[in-house]
Amino acid sequence: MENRLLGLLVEARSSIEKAASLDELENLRVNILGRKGTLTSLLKGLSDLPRELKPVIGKLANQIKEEILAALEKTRRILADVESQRRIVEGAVDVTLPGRSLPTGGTHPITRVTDEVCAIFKRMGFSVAQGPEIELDYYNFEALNIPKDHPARQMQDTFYVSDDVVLRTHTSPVQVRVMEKQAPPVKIIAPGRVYRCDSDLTHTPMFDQIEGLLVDKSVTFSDLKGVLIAFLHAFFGSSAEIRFRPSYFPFTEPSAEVDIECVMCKGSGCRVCGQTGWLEILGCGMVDPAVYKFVNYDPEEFTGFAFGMGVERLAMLRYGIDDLRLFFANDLRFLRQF
Ligand code: 2NM
Repeated sequence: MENRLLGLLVEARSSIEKAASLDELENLRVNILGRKGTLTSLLKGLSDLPRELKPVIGKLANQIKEEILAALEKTRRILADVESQRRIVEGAVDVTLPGRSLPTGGTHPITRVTDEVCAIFKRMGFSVAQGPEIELDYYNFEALNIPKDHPARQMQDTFYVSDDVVLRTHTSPVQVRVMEKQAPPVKIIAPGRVYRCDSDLTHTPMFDQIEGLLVDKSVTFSDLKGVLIAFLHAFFGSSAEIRFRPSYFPFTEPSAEVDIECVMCKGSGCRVCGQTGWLEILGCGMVDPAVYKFVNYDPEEFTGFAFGMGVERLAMLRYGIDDLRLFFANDLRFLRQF
C-alpha cells in the first residue's frame, strides 16, 4: 500500500508538470482526486488493512494528497500566467491600425446642381430669393399676366389647395413678391420646388426650378443674351454652341427658348436630343409691361428680363443620367456616386 501510494505520487507529479493547459490540468485533478480518482480508489482499500497500519498509511495518504494538491496549484499558476499573457497579446489594441471611419452623407445631385447654378449667378451679382411653396393664386397666376381662363390654370396642371390657394407651379411668384417689396434695380435668382399635376416617364408631380430676374434702367434683350450665354458657358463649358428661338410666355414679350448643342453627341444627333443635335435648356424673355402694372413699376422707366430652367434636366445632362426617377428613388447605390 505504501509503495503504491508513493508510486502514485511520482506518477501524478510527472503528469501534472507536463500538463499543457488548464483544461488538461482539471482533467488530471478529477482523475486523481475525484470520486472515482486513482487516489480515492486506493484509499478505499484502507479499511482492509490491519488495525495498527491504518493510522500510518492514513497519515501518508493525507500527505500525498497535500503534495498532489500543491503540485496542481503550482502548475495551475504557471498555466494561468501563460494564458493571461496570451490574452493580453491577442486582445491588445494595435495603435498602428487605421481608425474605423464613419460613413459620411453626400449632397443630392439636384442640390449640387442648384448650388452650382446659384454660385455662377452670384458671381454675376445676382442674389438668391425664396418664397412659399403654397402660394396665392394671385402671385402664381394673376400678377404674372395669366388670366382666369388661361389653360395653364386648368385643374389637370395645377394642384389647388382651395379656390385662391395653389401649390406653386413655378418660382415666378417669388420674383413678383420681391418686385412688390423692392424698387429696381432687382437682380435675383429664385431656386425651389414647384408642383404640377403631371406624372409619367419624363414628368414628376414635384420638380426643381431656378428662375432669374433682372430689372433696371435700359436693360435690353442683348443683356439677356449676354447673361444667359455666360451662364451656359460656365455650366456646360465655353465651347458649347447656343441658339435662341422665338417662343411665347404670358409674362414676357418678346420671349425665347434657348437650346444648347447636345452634350451627349456634340451636335451630330442622338437618342437624347431626338436626332436634332440640340437640347432645349431654358425659357426667357423681356418682362411684359403687364406684369409691372401689378407691382407698380413704371415700364417707361424700367425694363428687365427673366428666365427659368428645370434643375432635373440640367442634372441629367451634367451627369449623363437617363432616368428621371433616379432622383426621387433614394437608392443609395445611385446617390453614393455624387
Ligand atoms: C420662364 C421663362 C420666361 C419668368 C418671368 C418672371 C417674372 F416674375 F419676372 F415675371 N419670372 N420668371 C420667366 C420668364 C420664367 O421660365 C421658363
